[in-house]
Amino acid sequence: VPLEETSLPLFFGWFLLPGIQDKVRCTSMDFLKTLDTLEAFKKHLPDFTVEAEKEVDLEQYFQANGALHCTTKFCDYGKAEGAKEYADKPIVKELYGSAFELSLSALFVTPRTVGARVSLSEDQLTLWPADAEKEAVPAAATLPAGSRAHITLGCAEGVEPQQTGFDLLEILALQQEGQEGELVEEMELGSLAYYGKGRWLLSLREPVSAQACFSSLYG
Ligand code: ACK
Repeated sequence: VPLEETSLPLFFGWFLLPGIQDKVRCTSMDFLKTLDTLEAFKKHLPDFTVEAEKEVDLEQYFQANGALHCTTKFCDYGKAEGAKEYADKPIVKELYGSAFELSLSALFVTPRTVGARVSLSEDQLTLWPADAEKEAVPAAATLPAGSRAHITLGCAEGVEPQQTGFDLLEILALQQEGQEGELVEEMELGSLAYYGKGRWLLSLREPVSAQACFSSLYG
């Protein structure tokens, strides 16, 4: 492999600082612990898992993977479309290594992934690739830039982490079509809504502010 190709990272993104990683993981654990005990969750369990189980332990169901981050551009060491163009952007070079405050506005759970929605500020959107939503799912093409921004908190067995962004976009596309989701419960953390097919969204009452560094991972 030529050196120019290996000099690009696996991906660029915001990496949460260690202290806030622990806090976000704890919040996510608390949510999962509560969710799988709710009557509403049990009622919709057949939508969640095809297995004929009566209960599911969500903390066991999802596997956490690596440092918490919000991907901006997946580069695949230069093999992904637009990777070099992104890495060469002046704003990417300028802000590389800078600190940011990410705002985590919601948590979501599907049969495939658990994640946090990241609501990007205008400054943060300058680092967001223009085609991130379009290339993901066709239904997301008309969603605002930054809609895909998320932190993967866990994946079900055999599920790739990029699925988390697709799952978020699916829920946001439903909202855009006017489906508000079925309001299920006011929880301590916020209001919980159900979007069918095992998709749950908790809109946080107080967004979690997370310190993060814009950087890249070579992996
Ligand atoms: O959870 P994520 O955002 O989903 O973080 C990981 C990271 O890159 C390293 O695998 C994300 N990722 C993987 N493949 C893609 C892709 N094709 N498009 C966008 N993000 C991707 C994955």
